[in-house]
Amino acid sequence: MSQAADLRIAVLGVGMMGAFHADALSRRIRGARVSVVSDFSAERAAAVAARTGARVIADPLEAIRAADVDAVLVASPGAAHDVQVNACLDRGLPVLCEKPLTTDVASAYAIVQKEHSLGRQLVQVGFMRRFDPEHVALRKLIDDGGLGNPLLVHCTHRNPAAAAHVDSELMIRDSVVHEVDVARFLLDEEITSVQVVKGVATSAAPAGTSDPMIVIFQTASGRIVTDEIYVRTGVAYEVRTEVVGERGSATIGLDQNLQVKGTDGRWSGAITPGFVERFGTAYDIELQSWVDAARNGSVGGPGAWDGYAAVAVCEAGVQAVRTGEQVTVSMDPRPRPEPTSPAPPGT
Ligand code: ISE
Repeated sequence: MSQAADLRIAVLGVGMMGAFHADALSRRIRGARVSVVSDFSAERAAAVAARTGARVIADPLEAIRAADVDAVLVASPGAAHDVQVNACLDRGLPVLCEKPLTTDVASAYAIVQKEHSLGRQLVQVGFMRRFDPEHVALRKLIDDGGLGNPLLVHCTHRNPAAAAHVDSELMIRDSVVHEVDVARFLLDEEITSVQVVKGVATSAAPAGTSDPMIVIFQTASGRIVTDEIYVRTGVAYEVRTEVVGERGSATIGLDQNLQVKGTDGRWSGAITPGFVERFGTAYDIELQSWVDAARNGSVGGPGAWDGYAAVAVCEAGVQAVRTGEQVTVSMDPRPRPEPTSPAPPGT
């Protein structure tokens, strides 16, 4: 691809996230355009294609093989990711895959191995928090030694509402997966065990679902990460992270939006309603980074290994939900050396 040409992207799955990304690609992201849209709902695909100037190809695998596709954004349901990401690897196409990379540990590791055998990085996983300016600042503070040795991470993850099918296990795989990646990102080490403590559930939770839960992770060096996951607060969207170190602590996600002080002697503000509003900027930075890297033949964010690690930790988390035990994370070795990125085309 010539450096002047836009990266032509197939967006697979245009539910809420896919449609949001397609709109971003067509309006806000430089160097890319949506060429193909694919979704099991023909109506939804047509609507997104019409407003982004793309064409519709109903079959996602046919979309991946289309001649006018240079890169693929996978925002389809998790169960479809394995086949779709593998098809991208088969064609040597850069792919940005929303989490989870796949829905089971073996298939996620198979993708790590397959990419490694190709000798170049093609897979980026959509852990957008790594691009959120507050998360980036916190990571830099830690890296610069501003907190001394980081000892503890405390996370809070609250959603206002969740569908009835979101049970305790899905809360781990779909929501806690973000804290898994954040902990790995901030502490730069693997998570080795997971424990889940269940308490009294909100009356808004379906029978048998423990909402909220406290998840406790331990890392390879022995650090502790706690995560409160509560997806039916009825309030708004709250994602906070505090890192406690030997020389101080730092908190992000305080949601300091417009605060109003009134003549009635009270103050008030608005809590961010949902994750698209809270992480809208992060999603766009993530997309731009992916597009820029893809145009240069590399990836611009968390890769297949990060996606695999998250699947492996969540699998242990689900076992911890089921057994009440502290469950050791089982991970296969990381293939070395790391796949390298080829030189940019034309150099
Ligand atoms: C959702 O899928 C997300 O990825 C959001 O970031 C998260 O906050 C939410 O809990 C998930 O359901």
